[in-house]
Amino acid sequence: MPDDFNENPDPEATTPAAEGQYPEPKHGVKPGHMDTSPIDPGNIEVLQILDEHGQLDKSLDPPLNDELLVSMHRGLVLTRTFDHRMLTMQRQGEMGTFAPNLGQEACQLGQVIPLSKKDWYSPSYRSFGAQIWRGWSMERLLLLWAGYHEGFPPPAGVNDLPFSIVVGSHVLPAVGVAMGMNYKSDASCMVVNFGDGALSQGAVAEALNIAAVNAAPVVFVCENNGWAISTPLNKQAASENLAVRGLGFGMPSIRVDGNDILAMTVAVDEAAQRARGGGGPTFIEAVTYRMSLHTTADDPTVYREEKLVDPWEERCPIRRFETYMKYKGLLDSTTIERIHAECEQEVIKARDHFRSTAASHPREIFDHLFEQLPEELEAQRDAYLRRLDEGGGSDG
Ligand SMILES: Cc1ncc(C[n+]2csc(CCOP(=O)(O)OP(=O)(O)O)c2C)c(N)n1
Ligand SMILES: [Mg+2]
Repeated sequence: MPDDFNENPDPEATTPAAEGQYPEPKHGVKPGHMDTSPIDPGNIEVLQILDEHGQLDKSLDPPLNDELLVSMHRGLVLTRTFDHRMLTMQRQGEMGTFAPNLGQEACQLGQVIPLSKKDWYSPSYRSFGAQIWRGWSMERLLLLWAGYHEGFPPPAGVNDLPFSIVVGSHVLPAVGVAMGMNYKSDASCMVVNFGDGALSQGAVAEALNIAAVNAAPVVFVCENNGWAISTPLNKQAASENLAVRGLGFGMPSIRVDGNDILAMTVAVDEAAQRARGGGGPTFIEAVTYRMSLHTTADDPTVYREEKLVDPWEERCPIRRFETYMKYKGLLDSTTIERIHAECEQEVIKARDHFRSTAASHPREIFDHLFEQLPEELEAQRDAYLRRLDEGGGSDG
């Protein structure tokens, strides 16, 4: 476990709870009548199976089959290779924007590996590694981030919801889908992924509450990557960890090393089984780090010192898992190198396919939001189409 795993990332920061700075009680409540002690973060179970160096806690080694372990490794490498390639493509003007997930690969894959095709997944905008695992082709994801509407709908047969850029807005609808499973007595579950910043949204609090009250089969994966764009965690939450939030709503909550794919897989599997069996929701705080940009429109060097990122290089989820795979005798250095090269080829193939299929349809941009276009937008569309006809753009 990293030494600072349970610490507030800003050692200068103090919390009101730590300083006893609760406001004076009002309305005649006498001091001492109210228990103002913070929820004990020690009540929160912490799970790590592979330590920072990939050393295994043998008592926790999960019984995953060899084939699955090999595909988990490939999934991690493919996610990172795709992330690198998308960044290059964006810088060359081929992508509109996207949200990189360098360093968060284990967190992403671990939250969907235990799911069956019948289960549902509600991703965030940073979850493309999980989406690939769930059955989204890389070509589709490239179309999506390049701004083609063909890329947005989930592929046929994949029980995923589209993500929303409006932070935290997808969590409540995901709970609604899960409550529907209860009404239909359908023993499936929903995993919903959101960030540390999203956890501050009121709608997410409502989602946690209504899920707990209705025993909705949901696994809440709060991906704590330390940042919400430029807002660091200690400006986002005063509690010592985020998992206590789930406890407060009355659901089992756990803090997991999000850079440990085994820990993530085990924690989500247990929570998913509980949900499918009628045991209601679970809150998982997955501790990881956003090593790269928030999105390609962001420049973290203006608000984050590089030295904060360095320790997370050491915690690389892929290297840790490769150490484990070598220990298990499932991969050696030569095979690992070959897998990296194959993933690179696979991503290049997807890029080339995307390049040969992507065609813009500027005449359609008003077509996909409203069944019946409002009057003022009709006027805008007509003016826009006139401009295209006059040579202000091209169709194709
Ligand atoms: C309602 C809303 N407010 C603000 C934004 C701008 N915004 C986009 S992402 C983001 C930060 C979200 O941080 P977090 O939930 O931690 O997820 P992360 O990006 O770290 O994965 C913000 C403030 C938005 N998209 N929607
Ligand atoms: Mg975040």
